[in-house]
Amino acid sequence: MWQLYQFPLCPFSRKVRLMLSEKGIAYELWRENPWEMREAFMHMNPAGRTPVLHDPERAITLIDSRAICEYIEETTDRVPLIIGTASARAEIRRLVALFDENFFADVTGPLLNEKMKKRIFLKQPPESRVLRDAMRLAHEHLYYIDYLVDHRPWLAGPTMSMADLAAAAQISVADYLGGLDWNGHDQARAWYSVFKSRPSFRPLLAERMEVIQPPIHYADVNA
Ligand SMILES: N[C@@H](CCC(=O)N[C@@H](CS)C(=O)NCC(=O)O)C(=O)O
Repeated sequence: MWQLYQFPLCPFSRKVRLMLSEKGIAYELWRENPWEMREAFMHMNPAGRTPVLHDPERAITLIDSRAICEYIEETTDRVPLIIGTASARAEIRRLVALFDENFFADVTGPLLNEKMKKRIFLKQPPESRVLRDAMRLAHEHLYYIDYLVDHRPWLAGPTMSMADLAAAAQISVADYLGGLDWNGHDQARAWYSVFKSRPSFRPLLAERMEVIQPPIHYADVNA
């Protein structure tokens, strides 16, 4: 069976978990704190980052969430998530990159650094300026989701795609860390609450990262 090396608030691991669940692929969770740089993990992935998807029976090790998701997509017929014409598939990949790179750099990454890494690992207080900037940029990203949802049923087009999974994974971590103010983002909120109700999402919402508690609305599917 697949083993996914991850920690609960890793947005890239969350994207892979959503992908595996949507496709009905069984996997085990293996807890990995990349900041501890465990020797056996560094041996498996010299970049020292989660997620890593490993199948010991077939001796397959997959590294990098996008490479992992593309592998799953290419090797499974069920529930295609990179779909449509070449242009439609390019649009899906553009949005995956936007959330993996820009949203992470602007919002999820700084929140994780200030609220998780500094608290658990570095034992330092968060910097309020960095948190304010991340929340301001989160608004810009939520406005863009509002715009997309105004024009399309799902972020990249008429059906759910990998773009929705990538966005929901980043947003769920930012929301857990109290970095999102949903006021004025009714369209984005409606799109996200549909996601929150999906069976693939429920285990993520139920999970907690030790010592860090999410806001009350985080796991509420009606919020
Ligand atoms: N592009 C990579 C990014 C993975 C990544 O940045 N993972 C973070 C956790 S969310 C990590 O392991 N950081 C540890 C480090 O960079 O040392 C992917 O999509 O898998």
